Amino acid sequence: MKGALLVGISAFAQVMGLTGFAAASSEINPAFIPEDLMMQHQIVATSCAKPRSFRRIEMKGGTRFAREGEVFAFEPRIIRAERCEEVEIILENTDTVRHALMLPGLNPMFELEFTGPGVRSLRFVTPDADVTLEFHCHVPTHEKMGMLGALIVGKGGKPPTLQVQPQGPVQLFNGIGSVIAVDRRKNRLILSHGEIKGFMAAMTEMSFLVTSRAVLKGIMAGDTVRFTIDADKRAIVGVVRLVQ
Ligand SMILES: [Cu+2]
Repeated sequence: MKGALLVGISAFAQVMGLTGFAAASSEINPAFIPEDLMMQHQIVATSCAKPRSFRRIEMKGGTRFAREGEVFAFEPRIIRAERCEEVEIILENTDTVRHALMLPGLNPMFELEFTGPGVRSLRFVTPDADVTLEFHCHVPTHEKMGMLGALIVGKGGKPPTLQVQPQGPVQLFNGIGSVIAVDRRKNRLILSHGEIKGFMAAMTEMSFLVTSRAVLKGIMAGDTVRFTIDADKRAIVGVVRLVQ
């Protein structure tokens, strides 16, 4: 256990070091992006509009719930809810570090993020479908160190592909954030951003695809920007630098 802890801390330190490097440069080596964050944020389930029931789920997260080979974990790791149910998650973070319980498959996405020790709660509504959705801690490296699990909605099952409406109106969402890095080779913008209303909670580090290189013109690390996301393309279609 001690060995795993040391490995975990060293991996964490490495990622923090890489992030520091990325922030210092406007062009970053794509190899230094820890993972394709956007791929982890594919929305697979749209929550139902009128919940039929309510439940409260108590969860804990921290080093003391880790098993052999892990550093942190959530407890319980499997949670259940009914279809179309409003769920209140009461999360106790028993560590002195930040943890971020995230359910990326839900729409709107769910994230409860705070530095412990402490208890916070937040609600979401499940989709009206039998589906199993994964959750994890969104703090870099924590998922690999053991912080992951699953929400079983109804009977559970493979997440359905979100229905695409070809003729539907373009759904655009606006956000404000600061640029951590610009990856012009991969057409990506790595942002720390506030809440993107109706689309995504605030994120300390999020890699977004942009629709074309032109979108990134003149944008540099350290800029404060207003950006527009096309929800269907799941990509940023426009970025404007804000004068500070
Ligand atoms: Cu964590």
